[in-house]
Amino acid sequence: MRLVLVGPPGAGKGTQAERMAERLDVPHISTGDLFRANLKEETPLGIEAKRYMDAGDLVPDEVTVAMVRERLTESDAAKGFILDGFPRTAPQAASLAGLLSDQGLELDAVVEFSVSDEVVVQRLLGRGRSDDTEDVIRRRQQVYRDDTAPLLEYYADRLVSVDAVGSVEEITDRVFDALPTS
Ligand code: B4P
Repeated sequence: MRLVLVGPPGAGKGTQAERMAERLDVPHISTGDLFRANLKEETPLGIEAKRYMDAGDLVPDEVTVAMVRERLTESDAAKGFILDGFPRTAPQAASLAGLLSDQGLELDAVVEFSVSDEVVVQRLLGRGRSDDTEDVIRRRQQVYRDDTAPLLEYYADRLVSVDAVGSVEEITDRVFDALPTS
């Protein structure tokens, strides 16, 4: 399975991606986690990404696409993947389409997690990551509406929408009920 997870910040993409990856036996590839791992190691990529993440802005497309391209060439991605938080812009989506079509592949589904702004603010304030302050969360929500939400139309032919309010287990069940081959 080749899946993309889309949803506003705090929708639970990372939480669900982990559970889905285990069940489907494919790698969970999270751009947010890759940036945070680079930051922890203090790589130039991590140091550059931090500026954007702390402001609630997206890391530039060239940097993000190069990182994902490299990750997708690792051998474990040959059996499928769950892309969590990528693509988030039209140019990222175009790069992914090119990468896949070069290999004669395509996405099986794009899963949208839908949840209101107020619910995610409460979830994220409870988590306490450095980009989880109220101002930064509001900025990330705006960026989602402007840059990422338009992708839902681009992916309309393979979009699966899931209500992301409920227990973690309930939401996983909804995802698997909605996926095309499950
Ligand atoms: P991400 O790391 O992708 O973070 P996110 O969208 O905020 O979180 P997610 O939806 O995964 O929520 P989670 O499961 O963690 O992005 C962070 C930053 O990285 C971006 O702002 C950007 O700067 C940069 N970035 C990432 N990808 C990029 C890209 N492609 N291009 C450019 N820049 C990029 O859950 C959130 C909280 O809710 C957790 O505390 C969790 O425990 C809780 N939760 C989850 N499910 C719940 C449920 N059902 N009920 C109650 N709480 C729940």
